[in-house]
Amino acid sequence: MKTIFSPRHAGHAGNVELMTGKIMPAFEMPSRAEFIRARAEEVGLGPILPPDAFDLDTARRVHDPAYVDFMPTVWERWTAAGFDGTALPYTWPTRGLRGDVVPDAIEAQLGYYSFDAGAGFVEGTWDAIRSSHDVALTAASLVSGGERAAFALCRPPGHHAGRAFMGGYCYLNNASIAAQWLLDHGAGKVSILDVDYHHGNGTQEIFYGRGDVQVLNLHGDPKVEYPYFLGHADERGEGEGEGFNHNYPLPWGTDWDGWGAALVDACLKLVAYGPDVVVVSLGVDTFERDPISKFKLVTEDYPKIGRRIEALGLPTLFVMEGGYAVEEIGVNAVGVLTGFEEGN
Ligand code: OKP
Ligand code: ZN
Repeated sequence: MKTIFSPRHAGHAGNVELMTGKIMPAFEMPSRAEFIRARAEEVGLGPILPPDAFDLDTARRVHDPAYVDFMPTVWERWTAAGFDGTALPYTWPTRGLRGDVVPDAIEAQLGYYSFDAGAGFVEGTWDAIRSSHDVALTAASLVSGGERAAFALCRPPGHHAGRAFMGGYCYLNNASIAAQWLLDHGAGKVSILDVDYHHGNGTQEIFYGRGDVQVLNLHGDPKVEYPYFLGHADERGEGEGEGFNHNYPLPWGTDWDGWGAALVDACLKLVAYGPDVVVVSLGVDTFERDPISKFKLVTEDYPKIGRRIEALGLPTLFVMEGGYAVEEIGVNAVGVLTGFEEGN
């Protein structure tokens, strides 16, 4: 299958995150994408192609347009205000404060448009976000043009970004924008299967009230795992979306037995829904040696994921999300894709 990749991801570098009481270098770093690209090349997955340029109209259909327009302004306004380092929020409009008045100050607008301090901006961040978006839509256009599958090697990732908020290394929700694009170009229904270790809270929120996108999520139990405030089994969708959201919160220590069983169940739900296209939010932070995660999948498990998804027999768009065991991320992510190709 073809991989879409842009070197412009690399401008998003040297980022930091607030984690358990300390500002630390972010686990989400440029070498992640480079290891995946190198492995795709090494195993001969297929051509590695640059993205085409897309406008942000589709992004404005899944995100609040004001949120989309905010992001390109962040770095310039942050430096104009006399700040340096990483642009990060420090106040959030949580319960008891007013969430209906947008403040003027950049450091406060960052809080208005985020749910944590895990999505900072440096000078090259917006350009990287924009390239990641183009990567996702270029790969989506291949799939809607008849390719059986395509791999969007997105960086930064997207599944924590909601209609009007960033967080958890995510800014534009690449998988959701791609799903919307597929709907706008001939698909009647799309399923998003999110296999990243963390719950894709942004994707869930975006499609929660809609029946044309089914969202299936396998992840660490939010009672004890990031993003903590969404991802429980009783969240099933609402209104038109009632019954089209499925969460599989799994305990720390889950290995292939438990994880693979959840995948089989999710695939049954997917088949029952009958989508025209599958979008896979592909995170490989389920790996046993991932530094921020607590599942126990091993390298040999990743091709099994790909084979299971291939057996659905549907056009499939893989969109890269998380995975922080940098040395092994390439082998594991590309393992899913070669597993898919073997089945195909
Ligand atoms: C992004 B993706 C846990 C710190 C968590 C944010 C994690 C974001 C993961 N101690 N920091 O879903 O892989
Ligand atoms: Zn993750």
